[in-house]
Amino acid sequence: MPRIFSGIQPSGELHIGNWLGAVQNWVNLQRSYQSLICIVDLHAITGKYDKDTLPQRTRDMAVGLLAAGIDPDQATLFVQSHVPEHSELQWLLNSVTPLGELERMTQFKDKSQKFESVPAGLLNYPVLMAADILLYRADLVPVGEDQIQHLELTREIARKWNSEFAGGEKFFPEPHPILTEAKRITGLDGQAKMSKSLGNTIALLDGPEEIWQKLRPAKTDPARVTRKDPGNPEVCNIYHLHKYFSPPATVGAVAENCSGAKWGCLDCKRVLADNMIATLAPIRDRARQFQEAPGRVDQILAEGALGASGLASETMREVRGRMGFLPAPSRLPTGSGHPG
Ligand code: AQP
Repeated sequence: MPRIFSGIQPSGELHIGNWLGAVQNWVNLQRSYQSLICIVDLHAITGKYDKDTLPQRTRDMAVGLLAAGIDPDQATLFVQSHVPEHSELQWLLNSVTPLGELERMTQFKDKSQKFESVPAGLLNYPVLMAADILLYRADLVPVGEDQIQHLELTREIARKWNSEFAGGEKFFPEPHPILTEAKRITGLDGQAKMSKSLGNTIALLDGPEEIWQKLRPAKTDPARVTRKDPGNPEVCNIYHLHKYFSPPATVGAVAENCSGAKWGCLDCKRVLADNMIATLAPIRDRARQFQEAPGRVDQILAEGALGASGLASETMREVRGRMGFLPAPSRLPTGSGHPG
């Protein structure tokens, strides 16, 4: 069975951009692929973060993913920091990663502008992502469009490592992306990518009132000033969101009533809110069940970490050997970050 790896940062609430761009795909693919789904908490410390809320955000992310349909009987769901080999492989991959490539990453350029003193972790983020994927020798990575550049770098790192340490043998497969139709959902500001850190999201577990309160002020066609102005649905983010939450007949009606100035933007948003609330209701219900059983969530994550660790320690034994490290004395525990 081909292997899939993908990850999500517990840097805020799981939102509909994450869901449409990636998580739905993970749920659909878990039946046909060996799937590893990782809550990448080590990535979440590359920016400013709150250590006191990180454990809860990590658990909440697990709840969201399980509620969205990640099935622990089909996929391995685990927390990145529970498998120390991720950090170890990242360090080793630094030896074949060109600094210039890291500096030209779009996400680094964007996010580094927010810092007076840029943390090195932000620069090294893509090396950790390469380690995440290559540790499991994954073939495919279902992601949103924003991660494509990082994935290209992962392929380059795999190529360089294979050439340097595996005599050209494809020890690390060069992983390919899988994108959904919703590969870049725009935020409610109508401009930037919907992002946890930008506050322009609708959370997957938001209730009816929260959804409406967020949709109501959301940006629409900027040229439509009054209700009488005909709108252009193609430049309206609300219209695009309808495509993912409303039936095709409604999407057609939205386009017609907007361009014919028959509906105001609030009318259109109300219909979207109702359809979104109905689509997300079963996910919220399932989330409630997991929230009421935190022990069950911890157990799923523990089993996931065990399964992932087995694969990770196998890869690292090979990697350490091929990179020329002196095997560790046998009395030291292996597979827990010690070169051996
Ligand atoms: N707006 C989006 N549209 C489509 N896909 C998206 N993804 C994220 N935002 C969108 C995809 O969701 C997966 C998990 O993302 P992540 O949390 O690990 O990283 P991210 O892309 O940086 O997500 P955010 O929400 O923007 O978080 P912050 O603000 O913390 O950086 C990835 O596959 C991503 O492509």
